[in-house]
Amino acid sequence: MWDKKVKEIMTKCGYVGVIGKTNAGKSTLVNTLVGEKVAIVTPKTQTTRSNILGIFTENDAQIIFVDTPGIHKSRNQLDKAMMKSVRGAISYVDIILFVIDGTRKLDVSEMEYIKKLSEKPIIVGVSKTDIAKKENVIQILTHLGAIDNILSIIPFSSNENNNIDVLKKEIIKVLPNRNFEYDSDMYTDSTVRFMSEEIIREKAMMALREELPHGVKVEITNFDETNNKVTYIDADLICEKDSHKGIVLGKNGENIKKIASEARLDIENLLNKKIMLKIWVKVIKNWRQNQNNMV
Ligand SMILES: Nc1nc2c(ncn2[C@@H]2O[C@H](COP(=O)(O)OP(=O)(O)O)[C@@H](O)[C@H]2O)c(=O)[nH]1
Ligand SMILES: [Mg+2]
Repeated sequence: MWDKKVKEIMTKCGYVGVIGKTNAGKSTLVNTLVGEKVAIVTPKTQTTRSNILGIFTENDAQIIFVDTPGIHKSRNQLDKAMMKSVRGAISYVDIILFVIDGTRKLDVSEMEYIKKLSEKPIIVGVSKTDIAKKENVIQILTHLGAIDNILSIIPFSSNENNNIDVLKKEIIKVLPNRNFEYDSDMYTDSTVRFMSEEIIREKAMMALREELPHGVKVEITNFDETNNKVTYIDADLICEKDSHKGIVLGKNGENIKKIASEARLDIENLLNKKIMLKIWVKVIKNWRQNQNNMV
């Protein structure tokens, strides 16, 4: 009994909502903080579509990061579902880590947003200091200095691992005293099936960068692990228009071959096992407008 009580007091654990504009560098930061790729990253906006947990445990502290889709205007049902994820995360997290893109001018709406989040402890990270202009970062810091509900403001670079430890320390300082929610060797609660879908979506977005708009989604239809040596995976890559199907396939199937071979390597790394991956390209007209298609 006594031992258990002491342990309860000794450990710290809490949820940290990673909030900010889309493309600010939230997912890259969560991956860097956690030390594993829990969320996919592309140069396109709105890569992250739902809240994803990244768990970091060290000694007596466990931080559960909630990577969110990012703040943006809602245009269709997918956007609305994404913004709902952001609001949902804000409501249950213990701390907010607000990420601001250090390469861009600070937006008035970002400042307003931060002011409105006043019920929770807020730490602000200014991202991409490896490529951001110093004057721009300083200007952001000056503007943010005028907001009094911010605990600390930390410029950082995920790519160069700069100030990541400082960010962690600041978070740990304000974590509530609580038992761990997850085993200390877990780094996400996502299933390998979901992570595999995300990997395929990332490879598709990267391969088709300029050509394809945001409307692709991936659904794994078969994930057969019964064989010890090989896992068999079938996935549907769904796009919105017939014309997109041709783009996804590419000349002589070049694009889809590239997507599949890159995804296969990453999924093999994830599972530590050989996989056989088949991707089928399908069209569901305007799937983003249809609520029934929302996950
Ligand atoms: N140079 C540089 N680029 C970064 C850094 N962090 C993120 N990026 C890039 O910014 C883009 C958006 O990143 P992402 O993490 O997906 O942003 P999110 O939408 O906020 O999750 C990607 O092209 C990343 O490679 C960084 O520390 N340095
Ligand atoms: Mg993201």
